[in-house]
Amino acid sequence: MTVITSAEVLVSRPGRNFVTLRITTSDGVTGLGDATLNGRELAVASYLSDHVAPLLIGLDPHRIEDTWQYLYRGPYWRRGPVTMASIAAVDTALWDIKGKVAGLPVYQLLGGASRTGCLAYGHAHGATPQETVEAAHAVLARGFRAVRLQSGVPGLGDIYGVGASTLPGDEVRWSRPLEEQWDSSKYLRFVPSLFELGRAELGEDVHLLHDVHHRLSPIEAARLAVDLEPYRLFWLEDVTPAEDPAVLRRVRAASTTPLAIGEVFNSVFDIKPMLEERLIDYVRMAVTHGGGISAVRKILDFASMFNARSGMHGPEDISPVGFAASLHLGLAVHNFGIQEFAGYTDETLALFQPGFTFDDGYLHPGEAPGLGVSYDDTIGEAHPYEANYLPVNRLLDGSVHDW
Ligand code: GCO
Ligand code: MG
Repeated sequence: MTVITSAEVLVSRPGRNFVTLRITTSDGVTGLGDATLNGRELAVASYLSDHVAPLLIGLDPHRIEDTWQYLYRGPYWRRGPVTMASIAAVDTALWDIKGKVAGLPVYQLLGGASRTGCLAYGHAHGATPQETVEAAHAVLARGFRAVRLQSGVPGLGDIYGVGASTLPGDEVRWSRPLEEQWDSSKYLRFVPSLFELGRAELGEDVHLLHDVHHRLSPIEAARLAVDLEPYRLFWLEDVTPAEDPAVLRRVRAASTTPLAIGEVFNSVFDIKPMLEERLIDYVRMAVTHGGGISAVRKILDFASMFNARSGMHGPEDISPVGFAASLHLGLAVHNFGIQEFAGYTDETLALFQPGFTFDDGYLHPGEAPGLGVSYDDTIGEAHPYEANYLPVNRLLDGSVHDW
């Protein structure tokens, strides 16, 4: 019988930190999984190497579902971002192996393609609405049909989506988190003008998106959703902190602006009440943080019963391995909606050599067996881990707010 002979945890920083799991079988087949948890990378690396890797040795690599259940139910302590990113990495690596053994891309094992490609959205950001719209023109010129607009807000410095902290491939590092300032009333007054300009300059056909990044109270979120209605957003993301589904009722009742949530969720139980109450339109959970291909497949099937579609998280801090896994899943499920595509630096692409393509606004995972991603050990070793925090937010009175 074929068994798992090794499970290596590879931590590398080609411009930013990535945690990759590589599983090898007794037949010499390897599979990759992504376990990157931005700003908490070593916690997952330890969970995997100290507590999971020893359990995998000797297991049948083809028993993906059984291994998932063993790692989820087995340790008694369930859920949480560290545990679920670790399980996701194992699950993804085993799907990669199964695809390679079958000689098929993973999407074929998931039922085959439901579409010719996955609609992608790109990022445009600037210090002012004018700069953001200019950046959006450049994004659209690269073929995108959908673009997320984030702009600086007068009176606030670097904020989420526009500061140096979120530029792809940035080399900025901190031994403590950078502190940003936030003021919801300044933001609420300002954001409609960004979309007024964006819609006027970019036209009616383009899909426009915006990420609030968990900062508003329920009543503020409802007001923003109403104020943005004239600009017909594809979605408004993470309008409130994600812990309490009940707050979304207020937003939902007030407006027809579509809502997306879930990039920080790690279990079906996080999103279940929002789906059952029809409070959201798009599920942001991605393979890397949602427990793997097996788990997110089930979540999306469940979402389909409530007319919700996928809108998987695709920032620079999900590695090309996790991103490829999301693409295979997105190509296969019927209720795919859109895929975020923040893009990767050349160093990251050199490390992983992903086979996915982007053409005319659509992503495709490629036809290579498995996930279609590799890992270059020499490049990986040349870029060792360095500590790097996400920023934190303080209100103008100095109190800590959601980032
Ligand atoms: C997004 C996200 C990211 C996160 C980042 C945190 O919509 O892409 O909000 O920008 O902030 O992934 O690690
Ligand atoms: Mg987001």
